[in-house]
Amino acid sequence: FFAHVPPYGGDPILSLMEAFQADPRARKVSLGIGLYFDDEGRLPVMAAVRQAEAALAAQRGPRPYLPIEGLAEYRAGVQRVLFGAGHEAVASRRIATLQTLGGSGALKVGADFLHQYFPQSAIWVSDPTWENHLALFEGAGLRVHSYPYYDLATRGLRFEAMLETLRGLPARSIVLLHASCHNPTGVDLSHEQWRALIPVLAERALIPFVDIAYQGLGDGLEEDAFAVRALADAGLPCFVANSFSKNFSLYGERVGALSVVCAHEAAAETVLGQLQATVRRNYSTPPTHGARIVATVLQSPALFEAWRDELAAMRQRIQAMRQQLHAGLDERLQGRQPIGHFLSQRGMFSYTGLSAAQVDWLRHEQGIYLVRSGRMCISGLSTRNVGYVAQAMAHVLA
Ligand code: PLP
Ligand code: TYF
Repeated sequence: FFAHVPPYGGDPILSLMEAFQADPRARKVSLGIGLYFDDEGRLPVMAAVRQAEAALAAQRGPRPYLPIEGLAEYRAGVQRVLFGAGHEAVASRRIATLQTLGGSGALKVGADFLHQYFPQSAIWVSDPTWENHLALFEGAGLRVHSYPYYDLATRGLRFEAMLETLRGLPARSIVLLHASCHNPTGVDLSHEQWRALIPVLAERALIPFVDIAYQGLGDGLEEDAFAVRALADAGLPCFVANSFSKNFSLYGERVGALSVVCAHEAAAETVLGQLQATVRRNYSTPPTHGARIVATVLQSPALFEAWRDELAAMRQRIQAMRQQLHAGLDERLQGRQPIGHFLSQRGMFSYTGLSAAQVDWLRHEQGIYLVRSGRMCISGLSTRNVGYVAQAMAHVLA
């Protein structure tokens, strides 16, 4: 009966994690999947989350269906974190925000909406981008193209080529942008580059779709939201898919949101209505537990502060690991290979510049797992393994 159904190839990043778990070697190091690990290699349970969960458990309340658009306090909290509490777009109620199943759910709901109401529009993603972007957008029926982004020669950004491509797009093309902590490269636009990009989006009447999955893990909660706020300030229509999976360490709770910045409140109400229709057709309503946790933290000044401080410590640990890896490589390579990108790239990921063959060698000979593109998840490094990793990488690079 199912003979015509082909096997699923799986997600290469998730499969890599399974291969890592099956590896019996004691020295193995997981630098593949993009999760935030603490210095002991564990997924943290953040103190603010623990406290919010204890408070919620004590209430032992009923669990009704949430509204289609999700929990009101959660949606308000999302807007404050993304745009800033006092932002004009928030105050004038011109943002339609809907709770979604993680950042992935936000991308999918946004893609379904765009496919329906902008049927002529193709989406343009950075070269490279998170692999699941392609699957999600193609799955929603959108045509997916890419714009130049990463420059292998400089391990930096092809900003001029990116701008030139965007200048040539048909009006109403959708442009997927990573707000910060670009996955997979770690290469971000500077604030100055965002300021140069936004007028191009406006002039060409392009539709920015911002993915922000690592807010707070780059330079700070406010800093990492710079692009989102600058786009809203500029008065552009804008889609924002955000995820709390990483910055709350709540992966399996599926906490995310889609926000659509509109010109005025009436437009936001209409858009929210059609986003509700999209959700209704897909999974009806979102789950309660994760949204309650996040809303509790975002609503309480004390819990918010505890969350922000712990997130800052996570960010600082990532930066310390970047420095220690860089120092370990510098000591051994003595300028024979460029390594400055380990310091300049932002967030959990680094495009190391390692080839697929070098990645394979690290995995087979040293038990060090990276994605074959050469992407390293920096948060898999720890004070215990960073020296070992630097030594193995220097060996393969020298
Ligand atoms: N967007 C990017 C760039 C990501 O790296 C991820 C990671 O998982 C997501 C979206 C999806 O987030 P979530 O796990 O909340 O669906
Ligand atoms: O890129 C990563 O590693 C993270 C985690 O289908 C992830 O974004 C990877 C693949 C996937 C879902 C999440």
